[in-house]
Amino acid sequence: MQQRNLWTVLSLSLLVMAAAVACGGGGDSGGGAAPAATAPAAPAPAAFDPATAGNLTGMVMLDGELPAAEELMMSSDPVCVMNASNTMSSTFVGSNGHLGNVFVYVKEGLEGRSFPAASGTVVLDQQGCRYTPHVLGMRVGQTLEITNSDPTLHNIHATPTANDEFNMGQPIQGMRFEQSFDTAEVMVPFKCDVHGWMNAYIGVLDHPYFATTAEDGMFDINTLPPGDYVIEAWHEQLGTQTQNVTVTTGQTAEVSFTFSAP
Ligand SMILES: [Cu+2]
Repeated sequence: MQQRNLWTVLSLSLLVMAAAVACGGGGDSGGGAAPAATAPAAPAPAAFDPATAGNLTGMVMLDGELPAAEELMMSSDPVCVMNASNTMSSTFVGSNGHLGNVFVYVKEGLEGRSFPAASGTVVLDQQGCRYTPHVLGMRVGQTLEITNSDPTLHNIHATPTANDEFNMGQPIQGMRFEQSFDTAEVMVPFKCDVHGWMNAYIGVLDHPYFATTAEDGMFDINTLPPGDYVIEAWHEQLGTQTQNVTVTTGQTAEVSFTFSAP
């Protein structure tokens, strides 16, 4: 009997030692907080295999009549009057009930994932005394090159709320400077302090899944990880709408939005 008790004690000791070694291998600050402390470092969800991707396509429609584009009054700067090839507002563009210049992006469903940094530069040009493009998207940390193609002074004034505001003049044609944004923000408004009619909007995201509708209202957001998403469509005057959509491997999900004409 004594031998059996000794054997039991030895077995328990070995079990306790084994358990201690196993715990030590995981994260060694001890106590229940250890797993939580190590969790944020786990990069597992970032490993997205493009072979499992699905796509998203859709359109944005306008219920009702597209408002007539307003003429931008550029008479305060004769250089603008001379150089402008298009003096119509970009707020409402579209055709056949479809709406352009709508920013569409994945609002929810990608949390915890990370994606390769964006390559390439996004360009916001000032040409004919308007920002081109009028609505665009870019990534956090990506380079935004702002250029002045006009022989007149522009003053680029970005008014974000989550990022740092900036306000810089470009008095000479051909000038360019670079900016970037540290935080996701939909949308960052741009204006020109010289020409009150100039405006643009940039959607800044920490993932690559966004698009701007063309005048036919269509958009594509491709190579998404399979999953359930909330998709948001933003228009500068008509506000935002969201839709839920499920993306599955090898399939193209469809989603459409309909805004009411003002
Ligand atoms: Cu300007």
